[in-house]
Amino acid sequence: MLRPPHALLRHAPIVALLLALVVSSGAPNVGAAPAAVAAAVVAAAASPDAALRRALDRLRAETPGAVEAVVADDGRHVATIRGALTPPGPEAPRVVADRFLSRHASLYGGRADLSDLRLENSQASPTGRHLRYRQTWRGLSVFDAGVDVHLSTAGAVFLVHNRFVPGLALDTTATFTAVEAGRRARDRFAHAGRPGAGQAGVTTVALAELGIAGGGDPASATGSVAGSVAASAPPRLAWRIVLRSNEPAGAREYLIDARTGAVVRDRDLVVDGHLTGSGRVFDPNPVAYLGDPTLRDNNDADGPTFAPAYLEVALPGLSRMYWDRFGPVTLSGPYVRITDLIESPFLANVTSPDGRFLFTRDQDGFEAVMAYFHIDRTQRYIQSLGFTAVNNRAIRVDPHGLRGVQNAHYVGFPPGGGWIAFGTGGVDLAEDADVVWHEYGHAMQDNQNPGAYTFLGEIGAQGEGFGDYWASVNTVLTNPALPDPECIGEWAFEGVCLRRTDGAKHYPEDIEGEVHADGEIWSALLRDIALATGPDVANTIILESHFLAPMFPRFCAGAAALRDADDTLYGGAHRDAVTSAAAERGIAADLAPTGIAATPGGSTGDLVRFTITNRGPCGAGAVSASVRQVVPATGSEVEVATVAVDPLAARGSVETTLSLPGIPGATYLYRVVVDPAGAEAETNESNNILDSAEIAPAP
Ligand SMILES: [Ca+2]
Ligand SMILES: [Ca+2]
Ligand SMILES: [Ca+2]
Ligand SMILES: [Ca+2]
Ligand SMILES: [Zn+2]
Repeated sequence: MLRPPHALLRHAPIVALLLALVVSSGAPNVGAAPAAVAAAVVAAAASPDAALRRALDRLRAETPGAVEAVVADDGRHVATIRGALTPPGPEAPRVVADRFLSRHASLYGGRADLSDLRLENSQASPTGRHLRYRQTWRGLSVFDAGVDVHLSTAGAVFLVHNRFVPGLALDTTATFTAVEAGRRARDRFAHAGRPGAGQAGVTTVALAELGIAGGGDPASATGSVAGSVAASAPPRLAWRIVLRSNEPAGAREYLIDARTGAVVRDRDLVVDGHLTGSGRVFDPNPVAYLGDPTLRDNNDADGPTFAPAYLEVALPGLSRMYWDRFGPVTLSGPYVRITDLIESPFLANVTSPDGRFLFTRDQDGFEAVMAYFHIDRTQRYIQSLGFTAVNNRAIRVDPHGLRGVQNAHYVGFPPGGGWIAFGTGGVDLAEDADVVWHEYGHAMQDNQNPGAYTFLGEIGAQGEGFGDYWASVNTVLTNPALPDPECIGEWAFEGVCLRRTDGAKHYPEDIEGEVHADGEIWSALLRDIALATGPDVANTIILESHFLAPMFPRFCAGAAALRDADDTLYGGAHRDAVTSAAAERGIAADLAPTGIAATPGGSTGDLVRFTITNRGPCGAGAVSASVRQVVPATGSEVEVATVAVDPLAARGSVETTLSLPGIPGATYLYRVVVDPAGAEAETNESNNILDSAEIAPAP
């Protein structure tokens, strides 16, 4: 498949060399001291230098199969070698590994007598035995440096990772003591900006070890997940300090330069058991990102026009295939489990040896990365709002399903715990984050209120509307500078907005009886709340409302749940924003006085009779009505009674009769004003006042 040139350039720092089987005639260069090549400065680690070539030739000559070598940045050593590196055999893994390391010490930069390595760890797994050697120098540990040797169950070395720091030469006299280094680390810890840091908690030094910090920071190498031999930072004598804290519970490791006191590196030792990889994605999609509605699918072809829309992003939470400890990295994490085996077509699941998932849109892995990234990120956002139980699970997602048709869906089975699949007709639907967010919206609602939103009519329309809203608000949150976040699916449908979240649809006259079309009423309502309160508050209210809604909520019940959520979370601080947004869409009550009749009784009392009707589609809350005497000649308007109106169901009405003293000698009328304080947002606020006929003075 075609890949653009930029995609290849990004891999330039690490070049995998598949070495052909050529028998070397050169003499083995066993005694090559590191000093002999130390002067060579290699800027780009594109190819191995002569000594490394000889060492690789020697290895090749001994092995029956192909050897794949990833050359370290310095060009003088390997970062990784894989292949049939030794023949299978019955010997103990340690013996085989030691012999291999001794014989091929120049590959990784160590000594043939292994005096600079110490076996640190040995673990068994289904693939075999995994030995980790720690590099030492003059009796000191070289932190995080060394060599990993992996042997198959048949006893053959098949994989070696190298993090050896070659050519060490430094003064091992510490001028900073362990106590001083611990103080430095504590000071740094107190200002780490962590929640609760610097409060009353106890921080103790759990470990203080003098050693050597070699190479650069593995996390800072661009695009790289696994550390490699980095030549950027010079090795230095350092204290490794581990601090433990109990408020909040935590542990943090510091490498402190033992001669200058500088903090060389610090790292949080609290991990979630998963690793962070990297992936290439659209965010949200190329049409929106490039502002180019002319982009076309061209049968899933990549091309240079897409190049600027590709973003390289972190993929947190990835795990390894076997018990999350061994094997290749998979797109499986705490919140998403990508598997192409749920729906047809059944494609192979993508894996990565090092956590890098850098695909282009013409490759099937691209949709898998899109689904993983956008779902993982939005779930982390949900949690940042304080929700720990809104679809907080590893949802199964099939990036290529629906037998290939141009659609996507969430399948709510089992209720609350279903899966998502994306079709591939036209543009692969998972190439558009709008579609990913939309489907995840269904999954969120179903997880919060199992089965409640899975129905036709206004019930399903709240699902579709929320999904569209979730897509547009995520666009706003993640790409605030992009225009037109209200356009949904502009890439999935090649430059056309599938739907919009800022339409003028009004309930009930614009109801079409189709959940997606009717969902535009709901999405616009939710967007109006977000415009009034800001997206985080709106999202908090909206997500909370899903818990509070009844089974099979219609629009009015959904609006009531929004109001209840604001009442519960914020004491009703956003009631006006919430109820006005609903009322503007026609989803509210409409109180109106009707049938007013005033029978004059003079000083013995007028009889005033009127009805208050709820003409709206939704029930009204309790309000009051003000009854006033108005003298048109003077403009005088005096309240003479107030009437409490209990909650009125939709289409309900309540009749009131009052006996009120009249105004002898004047021409006046009675005026009823429903909800004078504006407590109830209504679909029609202009029909709340009704006047009686004028009462003339008795002759
Ligand atoms: Ca599939
Ligand atoms: Ca594709
Ligand atoms: Ca969009
Ligand atoms: Ca009204
Ligand atoms: Zn939908």
